[in-house]
Amino acid sequence: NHKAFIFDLDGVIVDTAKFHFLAWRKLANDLGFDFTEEQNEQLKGVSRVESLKRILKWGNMELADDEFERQMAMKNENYLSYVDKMDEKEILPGVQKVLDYLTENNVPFALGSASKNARPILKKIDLYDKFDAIVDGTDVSRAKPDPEVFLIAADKLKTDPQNCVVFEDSVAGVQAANIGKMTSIGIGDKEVLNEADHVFPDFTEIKIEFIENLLRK
Ligand code: B16
Ligand code: MG
Repeated sequence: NHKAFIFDLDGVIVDTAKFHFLAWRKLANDLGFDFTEEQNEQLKGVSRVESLKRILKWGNMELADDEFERQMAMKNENYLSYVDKMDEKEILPGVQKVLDYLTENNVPFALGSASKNARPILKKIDLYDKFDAIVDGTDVSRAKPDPEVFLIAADKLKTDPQNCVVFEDSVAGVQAANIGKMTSIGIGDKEVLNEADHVFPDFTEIKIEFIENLLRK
């Protein structure tokens, strides 16, 4: 039984939230209402279906099932047009240093994301082969705060949940890690992520000594 690390994707490794925002806003605008950046905050870590449900509620709109599906597909196509332009430069500052440290010290790490686009994004930023396991929106049936995504990751990393450290930018993701009995590290605002065991504004603030201490625990 060994220590292992699990990384969320959007908001932790890359800032794809800005692309989700542009694509959701276009959908809202096309349907005749607006959609703010504050509202977008509430979609972090939330699945595609649930995101559209929330957006429609904000716009006081209802869609028939087939139209709901069609809008969701158009949003994703639009989102992927931004993803298509991504490269390694999109990896958030400080992330590579931590991944390199884990690799050099043979500490296994996985991706644990709600996104169904996680694999193509990892390929774009050239990290696909670096992870020991990838668990994403195509592998799970229950959304965060359900710990399913992280529990599958722990299983694939062949260790107990209690030995896993999770990096998350969303409240739902931090809750999922906590429910799964993992160590939760929030990336973002400490007021918002107050349920996390530790919070850092971003990866540049995480020192290697902090990672070493987690490994010793
Ligand atoms: P997709 P994460 C999440 O990724 C995003 O935070 C959330 O905004 C998005 O709706 C969700 O993935 C689904 O993404 O439409 O690409 O399947 O933060 O869990 O890596
Ligand atoms: Mg996230």
